[in-house]
Amino acid sequence: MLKPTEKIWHNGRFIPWQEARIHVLSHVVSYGSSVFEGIRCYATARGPAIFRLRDHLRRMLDSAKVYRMEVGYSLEQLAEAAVELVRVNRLESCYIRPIVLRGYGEMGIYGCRNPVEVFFACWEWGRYLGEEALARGVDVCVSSWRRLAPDTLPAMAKAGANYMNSQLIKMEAVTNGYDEGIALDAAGYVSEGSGENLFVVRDGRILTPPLGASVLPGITRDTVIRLAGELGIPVVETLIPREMLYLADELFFTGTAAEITPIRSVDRIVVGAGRRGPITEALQREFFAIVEGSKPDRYGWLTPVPAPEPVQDR
Ligand code: PPE
Repeated sequence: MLKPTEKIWHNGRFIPWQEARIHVLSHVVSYGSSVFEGIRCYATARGPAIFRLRDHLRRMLDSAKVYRMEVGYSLEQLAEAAVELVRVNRLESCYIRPIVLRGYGEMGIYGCRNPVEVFFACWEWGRYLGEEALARGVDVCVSSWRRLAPDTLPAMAKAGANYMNSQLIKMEAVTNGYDEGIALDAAGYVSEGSGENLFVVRDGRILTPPLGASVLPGITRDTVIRLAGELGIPVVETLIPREMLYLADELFFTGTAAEITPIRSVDRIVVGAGRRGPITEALQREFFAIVEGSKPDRYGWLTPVPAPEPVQDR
């Protein structure tokens, strides 16, 4: 169960968690008209630090642009909202969920005359695919559902409606006893997980599907591409046939929630040695060293959160 925190940011001010409500006839409820983000804030020795905050907010503004939604706040204003949110809730680490949605007003599909509402919430969120997943890996299947065809729902936008497709993928996987599902794109090439990008390791090289394969342009995906480059491991964005999943030496998911999660089997076929591989482990080590602040933040990826005001005695 979700554990409430104290405050949620709504259109420029903080309101109590319980008061962050919308009307059931808000446009978003019937028509799925929201765009959102998921951002992690990590505990470091110097206090909480938000990982790649501005990159996430840029993607949210991009998503809103695709859907002609006027957010009404600049990237810097949104960044300040996120930092303040973590500060007022007095959290060391958390997951931040900004949501932009079309609110209550008219009914009908059009939506452009409905007010755009902006919310930022946060809560403590542990390991996405289970406590053991990061070390031992997860068991996945290839879904019978395809990812969004490029001329249907835009995959570069992180829109609420996309997640109906993700739910079909995830529900099918869980129903059949898997931890997660991988979807193919409309052409039949490997795309991504229900909420994660995907990487294949074979013969010391890393492959990942290109943006044209209906994947979300993941921030963690970009992070891993850069870290692999530094480690001297070649990365290629290329179309990947399904059977490459079975033939991989290593396979892993990336995502804000999933971080870097190894995959140990696909369709009950063992991947590589059936456990976390050395390249996956090396990338995890680099990733956690940066986000947790034990290595220098050489890319400027961390936004520090100032200490909260001391609690006043009354
Ligand atoms: N693909 C999809 C479809 C996706 O939802 C995510 C994030 C990614 C790739 C990875 O993107 P990034 O987080 O920028 O590296 N999925 C979010 C969903 C979490 C949820 O269940 O809610 C996330 O990881 O925050």
